[in-house]
Amino acid sequence: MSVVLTVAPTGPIATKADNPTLPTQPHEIAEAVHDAYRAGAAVAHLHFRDAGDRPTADLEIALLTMDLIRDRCPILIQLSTGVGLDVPFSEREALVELRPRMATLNPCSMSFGTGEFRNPPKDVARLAARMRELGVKPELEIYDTGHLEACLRMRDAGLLDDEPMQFSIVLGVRGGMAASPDNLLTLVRRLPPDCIWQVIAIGSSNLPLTAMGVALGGNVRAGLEDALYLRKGELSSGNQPLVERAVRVARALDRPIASVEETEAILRLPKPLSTNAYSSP
Ligand code: KMH
Ligand code: ZN
Repeated sequence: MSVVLTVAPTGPIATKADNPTLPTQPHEIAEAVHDAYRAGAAVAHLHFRDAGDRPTADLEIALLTMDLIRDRCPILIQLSTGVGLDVPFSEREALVELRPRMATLNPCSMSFGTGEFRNPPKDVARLAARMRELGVKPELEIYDTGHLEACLRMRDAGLLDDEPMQFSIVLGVRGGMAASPDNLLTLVRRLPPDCIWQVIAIGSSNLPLTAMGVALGGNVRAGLEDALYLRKGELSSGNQPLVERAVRVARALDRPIASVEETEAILRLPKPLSTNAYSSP
């Protein structure tokens, strides 16, 4: 089965001080995404920054970046609704009104490094329902076994479709499960049948756990959101080396890389809605 490759060029935490090649402004993000598309990425997971490089859910910045990407390539856009730890949920959830093909849904609140990632149950349920209305497929980010149970409860309550559910097993965030093979296997064993999943391994375990995920039949995510270094002591000189490494891992394990069209079929993405209230002319 082909492997879906997602590029995550810019996360919520790292800055250009951590890695000067981190793309933060719309043109920089669009260029990084286009390069990743040419290397095989079918999905772009996006966070945005304001002019001061702080995480933002500003709809103008989001729309400009999405337009710049669409001008360059047909990669499938997945907006982060996690955005950044200090951005209010009401601003984060408004991003789905831009009707990306996918968006993250973080099911639970948690400690996140030295901060707090606030995802109150009522807000999460409202966002899940809105995504369903708009035909925006959720990418369910689970950082612990209880987060998986929360998603399954939302499915049972009719807030999430199981056609198929799409999970990201996030390992290595301080406050979530540690990045260990054992924890990955625990989560994979508990996933519902026929779901789609990928590993998001943060930091130094990124490579071995990504390889393990591919070997177990999962999809792949690569980029500076998850790993700033290629290996100990060697900063990645951009997103591209990480994306190319993920491609090599998949190929070495005889998993072809899915095209955009194949990815739409694998994820059974709802058809895009042609217009939205924020469309640029
Ligand atoms: N960097 C991830 C571990 C989201 O995109 O919705 C957390 C995150 C969530 O950024
Ligand atoms: Zn993210």
